[in-house]
Amino acid sequence: MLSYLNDYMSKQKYTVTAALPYANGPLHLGHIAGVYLPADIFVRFMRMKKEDVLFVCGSDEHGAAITLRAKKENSTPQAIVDKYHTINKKAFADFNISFDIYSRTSNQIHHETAQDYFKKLNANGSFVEKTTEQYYDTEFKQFLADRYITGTCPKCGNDNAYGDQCEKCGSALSPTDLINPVSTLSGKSPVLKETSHWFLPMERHEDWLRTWIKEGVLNGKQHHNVKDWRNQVIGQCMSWIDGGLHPRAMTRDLDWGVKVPLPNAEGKVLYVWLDAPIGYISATKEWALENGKNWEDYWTGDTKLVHFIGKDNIVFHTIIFPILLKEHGDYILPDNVPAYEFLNLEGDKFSTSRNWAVWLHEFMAENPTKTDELKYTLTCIAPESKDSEFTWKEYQARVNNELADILGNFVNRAIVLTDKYFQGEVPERGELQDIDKDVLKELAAYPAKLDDLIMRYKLRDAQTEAMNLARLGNKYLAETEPWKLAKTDLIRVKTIMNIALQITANLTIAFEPFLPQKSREIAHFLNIGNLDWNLAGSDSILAAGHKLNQPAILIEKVDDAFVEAQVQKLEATKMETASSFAKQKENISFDDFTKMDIRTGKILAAERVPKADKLLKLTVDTGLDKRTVVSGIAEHYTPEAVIGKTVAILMNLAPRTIRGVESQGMILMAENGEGKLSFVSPETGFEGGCEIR
Ligand code: B3M
Ligand code: ZN
Repeated sequence: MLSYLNDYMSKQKYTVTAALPYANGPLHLGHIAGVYLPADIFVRFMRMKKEDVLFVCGSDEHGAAITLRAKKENSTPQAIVDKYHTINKKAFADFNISFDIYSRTSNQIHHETAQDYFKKLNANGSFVEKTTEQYYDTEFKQFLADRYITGTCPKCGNDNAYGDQCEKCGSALSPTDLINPVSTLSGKSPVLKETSHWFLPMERHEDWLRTWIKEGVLNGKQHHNVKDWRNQVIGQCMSWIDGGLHPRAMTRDLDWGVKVPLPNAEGKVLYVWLDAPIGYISATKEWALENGKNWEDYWTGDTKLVHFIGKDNIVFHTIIFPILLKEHGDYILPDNVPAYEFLNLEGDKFSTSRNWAVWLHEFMAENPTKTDELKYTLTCIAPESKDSEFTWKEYQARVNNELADILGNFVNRAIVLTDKYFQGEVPERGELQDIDKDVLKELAAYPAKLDDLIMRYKLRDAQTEAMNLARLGNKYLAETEPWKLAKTDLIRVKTIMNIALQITANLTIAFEPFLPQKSREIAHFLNIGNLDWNLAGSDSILAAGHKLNQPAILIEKVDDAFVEAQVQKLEATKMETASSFAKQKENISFDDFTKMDIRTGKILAAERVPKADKLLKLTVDTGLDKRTVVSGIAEHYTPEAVIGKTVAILMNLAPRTIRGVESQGMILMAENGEGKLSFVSPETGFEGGCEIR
């Protein structure tokens, strides 16, 4: 079988989505490696196979992610989403991510679609309306979204946990779990106040979700092949379901978002995780309107829905959105949800706040022709099954040792030698020797391998398979040595070069999903257009006598200076963040100040708090008494190192229980830009009980 035919099959429809990025910041390589690039590769492959595939994405412009950013930048939510939607849309386009549409959830069509969806489900009885108590900021006169409340994590003692999650220990929280909750708006403790919301009773859906996720069976029928779902995805889903699903509020008291389309719902908007996935549907509608298509074809029937996402979005795409789709009744459920783990950068997590990132729009501005070099490297290290790391050294190694030395070198030799011996014309093939037959056999075998890997979302391995084709070509030339034979047996060289050129033509097919730009460049050298997938594996793509173009350099090598400059740029941001001082807080009155009772105290004893990496339990002599204080300094000081130190202690902070230990006061610490802590200690002679004022 020389070609991989699928002409006789009818087209399969696919709706492929990539997570809608929040328009609250630019995109970095972590986002790209673990969502947008793999989705693009999958889609390009489907297009090459002539399947009917729709690729949708857009900006997620609602939720606290946006309003918090607006507050931080001293701006408005609208200005923030306008700014980042524009930056991100352009960065995707420059990086050649081939969305059919890049929409945004602030569009009218989305608001209407989301509202209609909500109304339909509400009429169905899919929600329950409930009144609960939620935190309310009396000064700002508003209910507080989970992200607007910080406090101490009840699990690990981290003082900066959010109302929905502690980022230190990863626990999922609800605002009322926090110890000493504080509103990030006023800085005061919020009060509990009654409010009513529409809840999705997720517990009603446990049974069908379980069989759907574990066995791929839906409504008694095989829905998809569970073997193709990633273990981490199934694992996370099952741990949620086994932990018991609970009602989840689908509305919020906020003034930014899609308004709840019901009477008596003033000041309420749809929960961002209700509205955002519906954004995939609205984007489909928008695309269909612009392209004379029927959008429903892509959300009903035999169409396969595939969601590319990062691992932090798994439950929304495998539990909550499927419930909403099923409740709606008419729509398909995802066929697969390939979720990616996280990418790190030069030994550290990507961090927007610390500016520890390689920003896509910056890379594209500085290296406008290097899209495919970056794509190749990111696919090599894509965090498919575990977290992985990007380093500039690896970028250099992948480009130089693989792209240039294997792919670039082979293509160059095939074309240059043809130019030299046959004036750039594809020579005829003569009788085949065993070595030729073996090579052609391997050539015929790659399409099935590539197809199998991509269909199972193993894109790293698939790209390796494409590179193996170039390796095959190099090995063939190295073994047949046409440059030596040319002196004695030009007839034999014709056959060799013909075969080498057929491999080169196949490389344009094999690399099209991964390196679309380079694939086109190779096709240009060969003086051919885009090739059909059903030619993949063929040994007769190029006819004898076909005239080639002059080759140029396919891949430029990356020099050490480039790597050093990039690393230095990162290091510089580290220094910058370290030296950037927090802004001065708002003025307070003298009265406010005198309310605080700060004294010197001497640490008499110290021990670790069990199962809390950060906490030390200290006994402090305050002059007035000997009291217990729990302090989050265990990562900076050992118990032995603090005994005997004189420190500043805030005496009249309301006592609170952390990890079962009552803490009576707080030790004041200085924190530097790297997050290191130090005691604030007086000179000798001021050991215990001196007031600080
Ligand atoms: N905006 C979260 C994120 O960017 C969210 C994804 C929405 S997908 C419907 O990670
Ligand atoms: Zn925690």
